[in-house]
Amino acid sequence: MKKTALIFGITGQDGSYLARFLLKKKYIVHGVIRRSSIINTVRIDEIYEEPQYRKSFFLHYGDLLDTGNVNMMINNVKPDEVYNLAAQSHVAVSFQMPEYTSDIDGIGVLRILESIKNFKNKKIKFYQAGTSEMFGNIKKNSSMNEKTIFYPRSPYAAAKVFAHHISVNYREAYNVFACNGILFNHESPVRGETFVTKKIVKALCRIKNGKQKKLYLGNIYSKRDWGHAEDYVVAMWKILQQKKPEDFVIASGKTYSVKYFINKVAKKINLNIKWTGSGLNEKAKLTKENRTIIEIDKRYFRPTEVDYLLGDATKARKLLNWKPSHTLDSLISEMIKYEEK
Ligand code: NAP
Ligand code: F7E
Repeated sequence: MKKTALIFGITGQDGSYLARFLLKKKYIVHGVIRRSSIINTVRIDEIYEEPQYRKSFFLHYGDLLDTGNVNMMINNVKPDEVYNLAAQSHVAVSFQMPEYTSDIDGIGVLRILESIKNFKNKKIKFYQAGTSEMFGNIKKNSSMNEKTIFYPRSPYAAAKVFAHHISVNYREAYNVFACNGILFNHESPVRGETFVTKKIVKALCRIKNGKQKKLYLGNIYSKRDWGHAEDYVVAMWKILQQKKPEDFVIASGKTYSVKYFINKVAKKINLNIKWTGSGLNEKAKLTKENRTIIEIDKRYFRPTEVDYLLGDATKARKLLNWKPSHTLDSLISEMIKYEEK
């Protein structure tokens, strides 16, 4: 018998990769999409149009802010597995919209858990998209695992900490099969355009092709543990295939600064740059033309920053037999290729 999965956040980066992965595994996939005045299904349109998935891929309008709708989704779809990837996922935006972010990223998770708890026909497995942002302020040169204490540094991270703990609580109090994936940054060609990797790759490719003059960035010294979304959705699925519900850190185990990422991209597309100045006056110029193409703009700094993230995915490697197949180098090449299409 085919398994049925329900994905909240199917139109996002991870949702689109997870949907493809589950369909290949012969799942029936239902996804929740939000009503929007312009088409917001670009990442999954190809799947929707694929004739072989006509009887296994279904989309429904919904929103995590609507309790009745969440209940209806669970009751109508009767899924074996629910993946909650829906979120206001931009850390910087969460400082401007803290209440909205908390309602979706925190209380939204509670809405799903309540609905699953009250669904008596079968035991539904639940995956919650946790984040390395929950660790927040951690000592440099150390790595973070499932036992590391959370220290959220944004409304986004604080809401995700609530989501993490409420998922653990429903597991312990009501025996809900709820699992938290604590995922470090993961990117792809379809990453949202305001996240730093996509913003850099897109802008540098456009600058090279004469379509853009400058790129403005914030803190280029923060370090991130970047992986590829395609690898990370495999981990999500593996987490739910375990006999007992548990939480897992998923990470590449390597960390690099934003500036390192910029230099890598520039080198790959043969854009020769040199850095001058420091702080808000730091700039990158095209070596030959002596023309500034990257500047620092204080608008992109956050009230509180997470300076350093490095994940330790030993538990996932051992228990899930998970390891990433992409490297930062191959990820960047794929992102560049996509921009240059
Ligand atoms: P994303 O591209 O921003 O996608 C977020 C998804 O959530 C979109 O489908 C969005 O719909 C949907 N959504 C937003 N508000 C909603 C609401 N009120 N009701 C229902 N759906 C709503 O994020 P992502 O990068 O794929 O990340 C997936 C999940 O993993 C998120 O929960 C994120 O916080 C978490 N996470 C991401 C990373 C990462 O590095 N990518 C790392 C750790 C954790 P629209 O398309 O209509 O906006
Ligand atoms: O920032 C710095 C910024 O927005 C990375 C989300 O998927 O991963 C993501 O959150 C770093 C930060 O990702 C710009 O200050 C510099 O230090 O790409 P980002 P994020 O904040 O790490 C986690 C794991 C999630 O869970 C989130 O959902 O880059 N940075 N200049 C900049 N960042 C942005 N966005 N734009 C800049 O101009």
